[in-house]
Amino acid sequence: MTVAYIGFGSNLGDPTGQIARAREAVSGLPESEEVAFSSLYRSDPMGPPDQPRYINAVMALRTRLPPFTLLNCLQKIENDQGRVRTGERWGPRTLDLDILLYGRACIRTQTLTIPHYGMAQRPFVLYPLAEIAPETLLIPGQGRLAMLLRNCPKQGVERV
Ligand code: A4P
Ligand code: MG
Repeated sequence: MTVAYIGFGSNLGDPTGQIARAREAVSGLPESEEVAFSSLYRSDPMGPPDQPRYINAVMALRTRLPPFTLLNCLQKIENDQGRVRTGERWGPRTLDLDILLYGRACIRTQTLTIPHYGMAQRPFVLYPLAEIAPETLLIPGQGRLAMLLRNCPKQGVERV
């Protein structure tokens, strides 16, 4: 079993309900069990400012699913919950599920990058992660969580 950390994000429709339903779906994946789920956090959008504020959370999932299988499962959950891909970079979405970490894996392919490419600089990822992961957690290629937090101002990210 590997512990993967999954980032949840939503800013369209009913973000809180969306994230609750996605949590059920992810923790129900085969060969997987939820270990922990953070509080919900609200923040201003990164990217185009003319979109609603986001709700974010992070889950620790113990799983036997290989990383690419996990990615496919998460994308199916996004689609099932009405995700429409407009192609606008960082545009609004009903549900975004990102694989932040997969154990100590480093993966760089067209379809999957782990650790998730922006996580080390994003307070709406690091602060919920810190709630459920040890400060000594190693983000491969970036350093330990405690250090990343010290270098990442909270920028208005608030626990809901
Ligand atoms: N992909 C590669 N690596 C991964 C990974 N580790 N996990 C690929 C998940 N997917 C991964 O994703 C595009 C492609 O990334 C996928 O097909 C997959 O093969 P997407 O979900 O379709 O597109 P996206 O999420 O719009 O793109 P992107 O660039 O990943 O956006 P981000 O970085 O996820 O940012 N502001 C706040 N406050 N909170 C947010 O959560 N989120 C975004 C989206 C913008 N602003 C935000 C927030
Ligand atoms: Mg995404």
